[in-house]
Formats: sequence, C-alpha cells, structure tokens
Amino acid sequence: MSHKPLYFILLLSFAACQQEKPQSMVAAEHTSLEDASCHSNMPQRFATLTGAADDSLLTTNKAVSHENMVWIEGGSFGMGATDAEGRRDEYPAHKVKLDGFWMDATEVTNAQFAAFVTATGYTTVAERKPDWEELKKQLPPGMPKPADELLVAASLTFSQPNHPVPLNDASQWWSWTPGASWRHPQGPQSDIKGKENFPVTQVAWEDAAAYASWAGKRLPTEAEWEYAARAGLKDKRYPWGDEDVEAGKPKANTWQGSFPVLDERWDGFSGASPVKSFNPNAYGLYDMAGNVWEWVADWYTEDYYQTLAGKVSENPRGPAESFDPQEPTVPKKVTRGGSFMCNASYCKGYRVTSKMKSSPDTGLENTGFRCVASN
Ligand SMILES: [Ca+2]
Repeated sequence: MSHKPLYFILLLSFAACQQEKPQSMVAAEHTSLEDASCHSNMPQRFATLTGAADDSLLTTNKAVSHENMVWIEGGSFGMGATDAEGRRDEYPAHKVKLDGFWMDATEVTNAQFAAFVTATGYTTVAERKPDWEELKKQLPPGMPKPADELLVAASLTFSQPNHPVPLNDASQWWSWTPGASWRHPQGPQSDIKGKENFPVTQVAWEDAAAYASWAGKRLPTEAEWEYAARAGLKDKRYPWGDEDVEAGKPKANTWQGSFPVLDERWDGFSGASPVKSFNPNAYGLYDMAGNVWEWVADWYTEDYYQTLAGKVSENPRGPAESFDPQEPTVPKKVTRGGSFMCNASYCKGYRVTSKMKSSPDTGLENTGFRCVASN
C-alpha cells in the first residue's frame, strides 16, 4: 500500500488526555471528562502531514465471508450525546440514516491477523524501521535528523506507574517501546502465545485498513459503529443500556480502581481479554464497550457533528479532512468503544457516543479494530 507523507513530530510535551491544562495531582479525585478525556495527545513520533483521505481502502470488490459477522439492518438513529457527560465532539446529537451492513461480531483477533500476515507477508507500521532518507523528503525544510534512538521500529506500550500521576499527562503511562508490535504487544519480552483469541493490538490505522481490504471488508464508518453499538437502544449511555459499568455484574473489560496505578480487575481482567468474554449487545456484537479501542474509517474533527445539526445525514463518512485543534499539524482518525484502560475517573470511553482520536500511524497496546462489509 502507498506510504502517506510522514511528518516528524517531536512532541515531548505529551499532554495526556488532550487538554493542555495546568498539571495537578488528580488521580484520587474526580476529573471532568473535558479535562482528561481519552482523546489523548499521545506521545508522538511520526504522523501524516495531511489529513487527506486514502479512501480507496474503504471499498473493495472481493468476495466476503460472513462467518463471525452479524447483519445490521439499516435504519435511522440519533447519533451523538444527549446526556450531559459528553465531550464537545459528541454534540449536537443529530439524525443519521444508514444502509444495512455486515459487521464482525468481535474485534479482529491475533489469530485472524496472523492469517493475514501469513498470507500476504504484510509488515505493520510498528515493525518498520523509519527510513530517514524517505522521511526527510516529507518534512518541512530544515528539520533536523531526529536522534537515532527514535528511528527504530517501535510502538506505544502501557507502563503502569506505581504512584499517583497527573491524569492529564499520558506520557506518565505510555511509552515508545522498541520491538513492541502486534506480535509483542507489551514489548519484545512479551508475546501472544496462547492469546490467539485476544484482539490484535499495536496496529496502526493503515494496518487495520490493509487487513480489511485483504479480507474483502472495510473499516466501519463512525456512524455505522455507533449505530451498531447502540443495538436499537435510544438515548442510552452504553451498549447494554444505562446501568453503570461497575453496577450489577461485569459487562465490559474496563478499569476498576485508581487509574493508572491500581487495577482492581473486578471485571476479571487486567489488560485485554479474550473476545466474547462478556455478553454481547442486542445485535450480537461483543466488546462494543471496553477491551480495546477500535479504529473506524472517519477522519477526526472536533466540530463535525455541528456541520450535521438539524439534518438527516445519509451514510455519513466523516469530515473530508482531519483537524484537531489540540494538535493542528497532526491528522487524526477516530477510534471508538473504549478499552481496558477506561475508568469513570478520567475517560469513560466505553460510553456509546465517546470517541478518541489518534494519528493513523500510531499503534497502541489498547487499540485494535473490527471490520464491516456492505454486502
Ligand atoms: Ca479490566
């Protein structure tokens, strides 16, 4: 697949969850979602310079196996937040009409991704050593060569601090780890043996899109994703309804306890969990909340929903270009669903309208994807 332009970003001032607010020790107290959302300004190495879409990956003519997929009947729904818990990019709620589509019942697993790699020889972004000669062609003139230690194959891993840290500084718990990849999600000492049924992680957006294309599928639009997650429920906060994630019995793999220091694993899992570990939603889709964030097709802008206010949008595909006011030079794709790192104290990414944004070349230990197909 083609390499999109790369822009070297040396953002060592990693403002954690998007907002560049004064840092304070807030681990033990409530932080508003706007202050510390999961829309993290993650530690960056490289990011595409332009947010122009390579939408050729959205469509494919290959025959699709519907094994392990669910048919989602088309229809209309209210997209976006109607409660007071959302962040700016979740408003206003607006009406969306969608054609029907098939959706993977689970997040793509390590076994499924391994089959793709075996069949194609594909190398993920995290496994590629950045080539400075190539990179500098795509940089603003005069950008100095980055330190050699940054020009290595690497991906972002979660390193759990042993003391409370500012929740608005993601660099406290995310670090670039050479050798981390989908085969070694926590770094070179880790592996995925026995985890064939876990969601694949450490995949960049373009890796997910490449898998989807190989499978004859595509990544869901953000609207398709939310429609499927809601499973016919109206104005509910979660894929299962309104019951709090930590009430009743465990419904999703999230984080219980004081993030990021203490994971009480009340839900049974620290880190990712095998797919189908929790009940599916009413459409038969698993892990639409929690476990790992899921890449969708759409570019991110904070005000996209405002452009759709008062209209009925048919099969919306997101903004034409990305713009994140927190990091104007870094295009972002949307991720959905939250992860095993989400907790009410700072993220609540498992809310059905919540979204995160990441540069398309970023792999994360808590991010994977699932696919859809139109027919
Ligand atoms: Ca958990």
